Amino acid sequence: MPTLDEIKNTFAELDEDTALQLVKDALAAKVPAFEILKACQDGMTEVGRRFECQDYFVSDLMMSGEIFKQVSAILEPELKAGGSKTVGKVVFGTVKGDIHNIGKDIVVTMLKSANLEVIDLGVDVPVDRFISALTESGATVLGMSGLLTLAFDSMKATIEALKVAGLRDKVKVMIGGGPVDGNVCRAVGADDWGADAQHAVRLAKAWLGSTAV
Ligand code: B12
Repeated sequence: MPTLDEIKNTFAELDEDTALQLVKDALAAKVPAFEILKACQDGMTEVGRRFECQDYFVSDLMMSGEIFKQVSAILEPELKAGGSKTVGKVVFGTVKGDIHNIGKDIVVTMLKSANLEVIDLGVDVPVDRFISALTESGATVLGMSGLLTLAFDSMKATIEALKVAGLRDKVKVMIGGGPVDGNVCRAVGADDWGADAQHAVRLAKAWLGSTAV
């Protein structure tokens, strides 16, 4: 059985075939899908570190993205949270200026599989688009994803626009994405933040008043 460290390291080396095989082997050996996902995410963090050190280039970031998409496709059926009734609506998107979609897609998949109705606005979503989607759908939860530092400004601008539109008291806001933490959450004025997709499901369900996770 491959160790999580082996998965992480093979991923960081961008050894596509071996990484995908190790993921399949780990699943077959009943390693929880969330742990495998976390190991791949740690591999992504190492890819990011090597990019910062200029050992890797944008083409390597792209390659890591391609491998991660395949890993997600393998893990997705195992990640689904389950549940039986639709408990509410969530508007979700990657904020203006940011086109990273891998983490967002994982979160959206898990929210949907937890029987939440998700209005997925995609990436590089302008402030106005978030506001109009919330107004039109009547959704009471907003999820924003962002991996770039500049994404924080877009998150803050969106939350300011919610206030101007008179929606801030009606809509709970969660944020996430690689660099997001409690400090970012406070700085942009979100209600809470999450480090992974399971956390996003827990927050949305708690806010929407459901007990089924
Ligand atoms: C793959 C990648 C890319 C791919 C993206 C492919 C795609 N289709 O998404 C490509 C090559 C396109 C890319 C482009 C760029 N990238 Co890039 N990229 C990455 C990399 C290596 C991995 C990101 C990723 O997919 N992680 C895996 C997913 C699963 O993790 P995640 O997104 O964090 O999501 C999880 C959680 O955070 C959480 N979550 C996510 N969203 C939400 C939302 C809520 C509400 C909640 C609760 C939870 C939650 O759940 C998810 C699942 O568990 C990161 C490094 C890193 N470690 O983050 C750099 C990184 C984000 N990129 C970076 C940079 C600089 C760029 C570019 C500017 C490079 C360039 N010079 O062009 C461009 C930016 C383009 C743009 N305008 O957005 C920097 C950002 C630095 C910064 N501080 O701003 C990073 C950190 C690399 C680095 N260390 O320098 N990138």
